[in-house]
Amino acid sequence: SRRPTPHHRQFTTTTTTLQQQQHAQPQPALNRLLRISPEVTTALSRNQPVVALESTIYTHGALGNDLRLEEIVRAHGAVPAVCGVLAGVPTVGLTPEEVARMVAAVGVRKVSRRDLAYIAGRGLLGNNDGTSGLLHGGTTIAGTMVLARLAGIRVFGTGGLGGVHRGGESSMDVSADLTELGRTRVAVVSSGCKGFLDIPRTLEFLETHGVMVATFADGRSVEGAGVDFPAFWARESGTRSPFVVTDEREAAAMILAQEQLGIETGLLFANPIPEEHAIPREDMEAAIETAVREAGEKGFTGSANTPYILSRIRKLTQGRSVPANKALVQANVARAAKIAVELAKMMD
Ligand code: PSU
Ligand code: MN
Repeated sequence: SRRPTPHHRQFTTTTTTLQQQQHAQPQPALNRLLRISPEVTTALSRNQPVVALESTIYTHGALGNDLRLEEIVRAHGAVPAVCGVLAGVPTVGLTPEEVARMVAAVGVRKVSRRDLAYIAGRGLLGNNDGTSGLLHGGTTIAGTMVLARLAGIRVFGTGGLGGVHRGGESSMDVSADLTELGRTRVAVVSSGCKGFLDIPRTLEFLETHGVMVATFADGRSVEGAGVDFPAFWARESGTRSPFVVTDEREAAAMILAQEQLGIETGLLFANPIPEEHAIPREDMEAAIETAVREAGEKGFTGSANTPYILSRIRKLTQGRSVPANKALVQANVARAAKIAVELAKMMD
C-alpha cells in the first residue's frame, strides 16, 4: 500500500504554525468559560497525543463504571480528556470522581451544541452549587466535539455516531452529530453509526455536509468491492463505506491534511466492532424494530429518542447488546489513541 510521504520541509513549516497557534493564549472570554484540566493543558502545550472522550455515554448510557476508557487511552501513550459540563462549567478533562458526581446527580442533562449556551449561561449566574443535576451535562458526540475543538484536541474516540433516524425523512430527526461533523474539525472514531438508524440516509447527509468517512479495513480487501460502513453492533450494514483506511498512520495523515488545507470540517473514521463481539444484524433487527416503534407510540422524540431506544434494546436483547457496546467503545478508544500518537509523531 502507498504511504503518504509528504515533503519534509512542508511538515516543518506547518508544524511551526500549528505550534504557534497552540501556544497562543486562548481568548480571555474563552479562558473564563471553558475549564481545561492541568494535565490536558500541559499535554496540549507539549504537543502530546490527547484523546477526547464523551460523557453522555456515562450519564445516559448505563454501561456500568468499568469501561476503563481512560486507562485504555493511557496504555497507548495518550492523555484522556473526558468532556462534559460540571455544575454549569464546560470542562475538558473531567476526573473520574467528577464523572461519578454527574452520573449520580438527578436530572443530569444530555448536552449537544444547542444546549451549551443554556447550561453555561445559567452557570455564569453562579447557580452552580452542584447539588442538583440540572447544571450537570453529559456531552453528546456533537457537544464533545465543540469542547474538544475549543481546547485544541484533534482526535475523539466514542461508541456510535448519531444519524438520520428511521422515518427521518418526515420527522426530520437528524442527529446534531452529523451537522457538527460538517462544521467542526475533530476526527471521530466510532463503530459507524448506531444500528437503529437509517444508514444510507446518514451517509448521504454526511456527504452533503462534506464529511470524509473512512472505514478501517483490518486486512479485508481494499481493492474492488470495498467494505461496509459498520452498524454499531454489526460489522455489516449492507451499505458501502465511501472510503477505506488501512491503518492509524494513514488516518493521522488524513487529519493532518485536513488541517494543512485549513478545512474546518470534521472527519469520521469507522471502526467495525471486533468480530468476536459482533451481533449479526438479523439478530438485532427484531429488537430494533420494536424499540423504534415503541419510541414513536410513547412519544420519545427529540433528544429523548436515542437514550430510550438504546435502553429498550438492552432490555429486549436481555442485556446481550451491552457487552458488545462496551467492547466496541473500548476498541474505538484504543484506535483513537493510536491515531493521536501517530499524529503527534507527524507534527514533531
Ligand atoms: N450512548 C448512549 N446514549 C446516548 C448516546 C450514546 O448510551 O444517548 C448519545 C451519543 O452521545 C450520541 C447521541 O452523540 O446519543 C446522539 O443523540 P441524538 O440522536 O439525540 O443526536
Ligand atoms: Mn434527534
